Amino acid sequence: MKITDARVIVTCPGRNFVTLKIVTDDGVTGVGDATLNGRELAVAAYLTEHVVPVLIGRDPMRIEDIWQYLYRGAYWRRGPVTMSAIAAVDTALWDIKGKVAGLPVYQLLGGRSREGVTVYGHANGDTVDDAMTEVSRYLSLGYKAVRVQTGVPGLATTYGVSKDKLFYEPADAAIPTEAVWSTQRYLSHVPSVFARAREEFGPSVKLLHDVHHRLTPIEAARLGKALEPYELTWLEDPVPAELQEGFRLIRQHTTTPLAVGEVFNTIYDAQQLIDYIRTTVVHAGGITHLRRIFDLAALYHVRSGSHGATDLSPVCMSAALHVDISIPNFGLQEYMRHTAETDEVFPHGYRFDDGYLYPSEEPGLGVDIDETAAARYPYRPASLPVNRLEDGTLHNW
Ligand code: KDG
Ligand code: MG
Repeated sequence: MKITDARVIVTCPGRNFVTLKIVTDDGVTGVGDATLNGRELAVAAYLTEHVVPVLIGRDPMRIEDIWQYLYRGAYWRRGPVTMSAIAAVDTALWDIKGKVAGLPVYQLLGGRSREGVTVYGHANGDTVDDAMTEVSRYLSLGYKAVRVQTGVPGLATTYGVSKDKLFYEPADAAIPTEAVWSTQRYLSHVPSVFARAREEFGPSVKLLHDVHHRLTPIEAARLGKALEPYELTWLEDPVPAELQEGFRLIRQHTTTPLAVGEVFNTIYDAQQLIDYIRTTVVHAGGITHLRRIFDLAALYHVRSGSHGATDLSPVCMSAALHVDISIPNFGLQEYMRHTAETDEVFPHGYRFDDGYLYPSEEPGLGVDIDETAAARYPYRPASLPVNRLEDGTLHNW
């Protein structure tokens, strides 16, 4: 069996997605997500210029060897662009292998370790009242876990609080918009949000909160401590994660669990001083490398909590669910619904029921790209916003 073609498809059914479709001489095809929010064309060029030419003629069954070839062979290792491109190839090859074997990919990964994949949804609102209404909406849909974000009094906008309730898209303009941030205002507001949520919704719902890397370690420690009475399942990205030493300081002060890693892209970024690791298929080298990261995490009692925002396409979500259902140390999976246009471009077989997602039972990943539909939605430049402090200093350490 040989790879005869590999197409890089860029489409914007509501937001930009980059997809790799690999074709074999047997007529079997596979798809992989390569979307890197705000940097989509960098990955598309990496694939088109440097990866596709070396794939043609290779045996698609040799997933591990092709992964190593792309990773080691480039000389320039790691980084989100490289690892998203490798991820797309790897994901598509697992899809092909599943189809050839006649099995859903999770069966190739060892089979089910659980019945369904527990997901969390995003409740957000400009006010605490609005956010609470959203929490109850998610609970009525069956969600067992909800991330809660609200506007911060005194700040015009807050990252992570979307204008639309069910759909979320932080990349809002071709040239990045600039928002104003105040740590003081934020820290004095957030505990009251979770006091209210616990009071209204009781002890059993899993509550989560994302700090989006806005604090220093000692500020994060203070927030974690203040949130302890409300028993969060996790506090996400409290600080930028490059300085691992910062997490030691946070943990010395609080037992609020920490979730980190949506911006990690290799096992070398993974660390022990957290509770949930948020790497996912598309940004961390595909199924092959993500499994290595999760196996390493398991040695340190760290569970998975994969990123699943809408900038990860249904191809990534399909692949993530095959990993989630099979690994021993699964924790939670983030799940944001895609728009109807996105679902039309990426027909998929995974389904949501009562707070759980279930991977497709079709051979392979159970997802495809409709290239005719994709062609109707041309690429639109869109960037993530940046933050400045009230005095104009560029924020985020
Ligand atoms: O592309 C960036 C988004 O995916 C990110 O802002 C979402 O932080 C995020 C999350 O936890 O979903
Ligand atoms: Mg996040």
